[in-house]
Amino acid sequence: MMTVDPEHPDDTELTVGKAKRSGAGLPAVVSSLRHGVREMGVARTIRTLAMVNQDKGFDCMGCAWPDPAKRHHAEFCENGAKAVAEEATRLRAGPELFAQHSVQAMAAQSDFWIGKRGRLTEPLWLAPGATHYAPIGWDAAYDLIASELGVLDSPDEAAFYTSGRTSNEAAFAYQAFVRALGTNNLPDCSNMCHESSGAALVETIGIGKGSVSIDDIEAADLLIVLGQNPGTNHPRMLSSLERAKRRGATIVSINPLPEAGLMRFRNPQSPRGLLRGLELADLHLQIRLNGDLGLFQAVNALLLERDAIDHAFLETHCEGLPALRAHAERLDWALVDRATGLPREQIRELAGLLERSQRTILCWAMGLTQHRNSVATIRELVNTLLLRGMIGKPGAGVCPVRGHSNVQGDRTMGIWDKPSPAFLNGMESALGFPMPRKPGRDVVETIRGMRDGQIKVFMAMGGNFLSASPDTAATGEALRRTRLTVHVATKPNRSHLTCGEQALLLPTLGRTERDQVVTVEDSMCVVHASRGTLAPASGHLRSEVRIVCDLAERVLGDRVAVPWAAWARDYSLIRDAIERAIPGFENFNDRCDDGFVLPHAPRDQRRFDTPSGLARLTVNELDVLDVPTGHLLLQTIRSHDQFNTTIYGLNDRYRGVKSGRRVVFVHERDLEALGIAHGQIVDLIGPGGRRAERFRAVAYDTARGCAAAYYPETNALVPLDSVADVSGTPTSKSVPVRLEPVA
Ligand SMILES: Nc1nc2c(c(=O)[nH]1)N[C@H]1C(S)=C(S)[C@@H](COP(=O)(O)OP(=O)(O)OC[C@H]3O[C@@H](n4cnc5c(=O)[nH]c(N)nc54)[C@H](O)[C@@H]3O)O[C@H]1N2
Ligand SMILES: Nc1nc2c(c(=O)[nH]1)N[C@H]1C(S)=C(S)[C@@H](COP(=O)(O)OP(=O)(O)OC[C@H]3O[C@@H](n4cnc5c(=O)[nH]c(N)nc54)[C@H](O)[C@@H]3O)O[C@H]1N2
Ligand SMILES: [Mo]
Repeated sequence: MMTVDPEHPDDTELTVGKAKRSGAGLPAVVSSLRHGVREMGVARTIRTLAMVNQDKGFDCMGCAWPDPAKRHHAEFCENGAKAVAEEATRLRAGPELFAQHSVQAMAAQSDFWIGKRGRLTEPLWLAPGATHYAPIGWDAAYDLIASELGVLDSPDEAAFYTSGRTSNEAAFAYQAFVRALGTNNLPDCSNMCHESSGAALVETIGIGKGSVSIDDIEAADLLIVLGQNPGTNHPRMLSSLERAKRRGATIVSINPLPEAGLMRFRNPQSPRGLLRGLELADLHLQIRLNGDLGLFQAVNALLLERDAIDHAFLETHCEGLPALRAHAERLDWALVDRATGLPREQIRELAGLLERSQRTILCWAMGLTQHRNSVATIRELVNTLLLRGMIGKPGAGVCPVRGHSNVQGDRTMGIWDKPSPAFLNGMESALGFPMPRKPGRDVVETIRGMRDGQIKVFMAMGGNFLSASPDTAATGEALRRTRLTVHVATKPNRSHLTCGEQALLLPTLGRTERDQVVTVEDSMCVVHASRGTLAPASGHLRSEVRIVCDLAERVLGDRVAVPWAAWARDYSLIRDAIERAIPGFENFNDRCDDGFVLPHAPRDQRRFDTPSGLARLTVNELDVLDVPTGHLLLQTIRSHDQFNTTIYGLNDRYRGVKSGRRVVFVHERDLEALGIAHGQIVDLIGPGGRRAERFRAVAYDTARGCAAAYYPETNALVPLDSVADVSGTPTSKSVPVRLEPVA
């Protein structure tokens, strides 16, 4: 378990002050430079940050928000700068570090300590029974993987995880290798992220991606941002919201927390913004966790009642209106009250804004996707847009805001445990060998498989599977039951210290480092090139593409006719194969420099690739997640100083937290009712007695009955089997907990 971090003994220095209302501003500029200089030094900071998101530079790995066509000279944000500094750091986690500390000793350190060791420099091997990782050559490492895969009874006994930073080229080669091996066991971070969005959108509009561009955001007259904290997680989005607002758009925030930045934004890119700032949200609905399904059902019932619907659009393009109408007429308002905790006037106000809007966009992220009924909730949001005819016209549509910088591209490239038959057919005709058709395992199914002895080899292309997954103890046990765990990574993390019988840690180049050109796809279907410019952190590093191709050659021999070695030498050949396999990539190599937008039938033609060819209005049952008395509903969120499981620092400036992370935010009246004082130390007790220890209770402006604490410290509380219907996403935003005072 998490023990004392020698650099930050416990969280005894933790202080909690007043939460901020406004985001960015001068402190953001200062913070970016401070992190940069600490990790990279002054000259390297200036050189590196100048290349972020520029035409000839690299794509920022901080998030998947698109770049505007006219780029600002500093087209990055405080948190992008931190992500870059984290990778371009001068610190090194070389073999000496692993010789000095046993795996067990390193695992006893905090995530912050582990991550701050710096960049991995050489391939490392933890031999069976060994206590320490030791250097191993690349060839020996490949041989070891090949021999462990070679003795499996079936390729389905291996699973291949991907995080969302992997380039299109590496992702395409990786899934081709895994499918040539004969399995669809390609779990990825999406399973824990926007899987619910993809599932709901494919079912209703026929494609699992957002339908808007950055120009649409700026042209909308109503932007509803729900279940998302852009000030921290997509800071560049605030500049787009600001431009929309200055053109007269109304912005609504639906969130149990009044997140800084979204409430008031001080744009660090303009002197006017820095000084004065702008109130962004015109209306803030402080909804109860998991209340959005009830809210949108109520709004839809009101729109139908007032006949504020787009009849022409509904008749031409949609099916399911009569059933939706009948369901709406039976709406149980008492249930809506309990689900949302919102005054009815606010619900009516939202319906009124929707009724008057000609161009509406809904933006969301993890606050909607990580609940049991997430898919139903997102389907209900789609109902709203369809009723109003808001898909496939300028300034309107769905905008699921992606997390990792290339998570959407990885999916397009086939990193998917349940690929569509169309995708597999395309692969077969492009690469000339048969694709496995049996559905593979997602993240939670992979953990169950390892636990039950059905998955024996686990490989991860980036990410931090252990800390990102639910039920940390169960996931750790599962990983330890495998014969071999392999991680391709830039920096050490807790997953690398939770090993199978033996383990490999293979160091790779990051996005900032010199390699051939690669491509990525942002949250709005724009594909473009990314070029690293920095010297690699070590001479031993190999690119992800090279590692995949080397391995494929070693493992598969000439079982399939893919020119792996040529692919590794020349990534443009991979792009040629992508062009043959996947629609929308015509003339890929010629177009990737300028960038291009992938096709999206509903956006481009109001065409819906559903079985009937019509967009589907859906009927979703409303249920309320009540927690037992004395319990709170906990959401697990990001602080301003982390990227997922990578902890940049121990502050959460916007929420007033300094020098510590073990805090739980609770409404002051709920604290009173529970007899717990502000500042008191409590253990969090989750379902089945799962426990996360020693959190400081903090009185905070959140919806009643709800609590919030940081991920990954709280992942131990999320039961493995508690997943969203349909999408299988862990329910990290609705965990019933009890606060137990620590004596
Ligand atoms: N700096 C930085 N940037 C990042 C990341 C990072 O860790 N750090 N992570 C990246 C990744 S992978 C992702 S997926 C995104 C995540 O981006 P976000 O989704 O913004 O991340 P979270 O911190 O999980 O915040 C969830 C938000 O939803 C709200 N919320 C929770 N439950 C509900 C609910 O039931 N209803 C409503 N209406 N709101 C709710 C929370 O109060 C919070 O504001 O960010 C990406 N960008
Ligand atoms: N409780 C709770 N759990 C959650 C969430 C939550 O909100 N609450 N959010 C979920 C979400 S949205 C997501 S996306 C997942 C994130 O899950 P992951 O994507 O698995 O986790 P990250 O922390 O982003 O992975 C960080 C690691 O990636 C490696 N890395 C960084 N850059 C590169 C690179 O260029 N190449 C390679 N090969 N490796 C690299 C580094 O070793 C680093 O330690 O977590 C999920 N888990
Ligand atoms: Mo994510």
